[in-house]
Amino acid sequence: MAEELIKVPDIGGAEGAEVVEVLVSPGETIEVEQSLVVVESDKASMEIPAPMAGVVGALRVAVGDSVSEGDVILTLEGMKETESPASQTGRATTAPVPGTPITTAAAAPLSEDNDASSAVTTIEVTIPDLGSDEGADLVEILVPAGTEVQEGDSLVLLESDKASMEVPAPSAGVVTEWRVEIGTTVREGVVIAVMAIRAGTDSSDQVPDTGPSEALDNEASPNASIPTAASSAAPSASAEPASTAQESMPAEPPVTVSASASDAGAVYAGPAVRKLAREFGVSLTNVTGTGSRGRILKEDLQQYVSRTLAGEGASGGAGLPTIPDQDFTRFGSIDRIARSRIDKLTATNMVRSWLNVPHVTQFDDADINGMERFRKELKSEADERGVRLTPLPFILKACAVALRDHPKLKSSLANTGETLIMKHYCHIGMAVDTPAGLVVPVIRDVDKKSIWELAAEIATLAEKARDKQLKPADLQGGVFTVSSLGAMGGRGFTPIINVPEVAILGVGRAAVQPVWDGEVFRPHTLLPLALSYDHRVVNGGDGGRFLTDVTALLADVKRMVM
Ligand code: CAO
Repeated sequence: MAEELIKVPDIGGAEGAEVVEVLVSPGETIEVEQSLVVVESDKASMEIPAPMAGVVGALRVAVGDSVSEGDVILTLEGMKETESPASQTGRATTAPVPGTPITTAAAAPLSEDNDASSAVTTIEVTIPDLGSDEGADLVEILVPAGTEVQEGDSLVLLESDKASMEVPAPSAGVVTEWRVEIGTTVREGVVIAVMAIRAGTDSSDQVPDTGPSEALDNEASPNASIPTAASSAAPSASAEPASTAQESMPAEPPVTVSASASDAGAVYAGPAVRKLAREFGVSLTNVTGTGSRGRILKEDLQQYVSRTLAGEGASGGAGLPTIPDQDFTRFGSIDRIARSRIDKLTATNMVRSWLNVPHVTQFDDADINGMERFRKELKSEADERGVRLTPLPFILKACAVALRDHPKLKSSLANTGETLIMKHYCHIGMAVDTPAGLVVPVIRDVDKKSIWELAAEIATLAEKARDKQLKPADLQGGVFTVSSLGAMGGRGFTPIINVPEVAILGVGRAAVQPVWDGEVFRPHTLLPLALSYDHRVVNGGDGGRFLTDVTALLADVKRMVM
């Protein structure tokens, strides 16, 4: 029996990934592809599969170790004869990387006199790290086969349970073939397309010549149709020799994401825990992680399941009753429309906040007569600056000033309930209504920005949100949210807190109302405000003082600079 050293394969260039789980033990017989360990880099959690079958000899890593490509994980005795040369080196061939060149063991090596600028090679375009192993639905193919694209051009649109994402082209070239169809669920590493590129144009500049080079035009035989079920293929593992794989890996293309308000609460758990959760039918968003940086451990999941079962047993039918489905066709004709994942996730998060947080909503009107006069005075300057000056930047600024004086309103409650997390920064989320659903991009350091800067940033972020161009960072870090429905109308509404924040300000439509000045009624523009807060953290007094300050600041905007 040969003893093989099983090594950490190419893990997307991650150095010093932490071993968070060891899934096999010495003496255990394992299959090809069986997961050996789970490692976590700062970018992703990955299970490293066995490149061959055999019996585990000695483990060379333990939980907590830091590993990089090439480090030995374990020794394995015995090997199936059917193993590929790549797997004999311990390389995980099942983890293709975005833009991996398709080469074969027989491919000619890069010739000395190769003119890299004219050589053509084909690369597989793979799904990059989606930030989750749950997969995403491919909802749109944005370019037909045969199209020439530039590096970074969007190729497909994905929708996961967290976000909508566009996958960009890893290089300039021609999309020669689609390997997926609309509706397919894809995961990191799945090959979605094949591209013909000139070797010198690859973003990594490291794509090897595939040998006999074909003209780009020939390679890109136009097949302008979106693939059908019959034409789509399962992800193909690259047969490239392990020795060339790392050098030829292009940089992972960025993924642009637009996510819902709740994306901030993205689950932090390894693939093994996620798999177990799926088997139990548990949504990990409900489980509190006790691992480092809030990572959800297997134990956390087990305890959650035990508690849930115990709770069900004790409820005696007094738990939350479900709403039974009805057969509406009994009353007339109907249509069933699939909801976007963002809409579904928003729904989950609304329920999570509504059920976990005791909401109190307090109302007031801000007299914005002076502010509206001032805003109109600034109209021509706004036009010159190319900025649309709505009431919103003033409202954000007033909130930032009031939050400075009432920091509890921008705190978060630790899960244990023992501590409050106070924040020394003032990033405010702004609800944006988009065709894909509700998203809440975050404006950073509102307290430090001018009204002009805020107005410009509101417009930029709202446009990015509607164009699905927001990045994860644009959606994170908010301490408080403003939801303005003023432009749509309505006197007021009771906004739901964007947990783990503890307060949110809802803004209704301003209207001219009679205001008694002690002698006569005068027409004033009043702006209806509704402040919802988490009553576990914010008392009526805190909320009342905060809202009074916000209305006072809006009534006399000069006070914002005091
Ligand atoms: N009262 C009266 N008019 C108002 C107003 C208010 N409270 N707020 C804005 N307006 C006016 C603006 O001044 C603008 O008119 P002018 O062009 O004549 O000045 C017009 O309404 C349109 O404003 P806007 O909506 O384009 O710009 P905004 O800065 O007020 O808001 C944004 C930007 C992105 C927040 C907004 O477009 C949006 O998406 N709001 C929806 C938020 C939402 O869905 N919240 C609910 C979450 S829970 O489901």
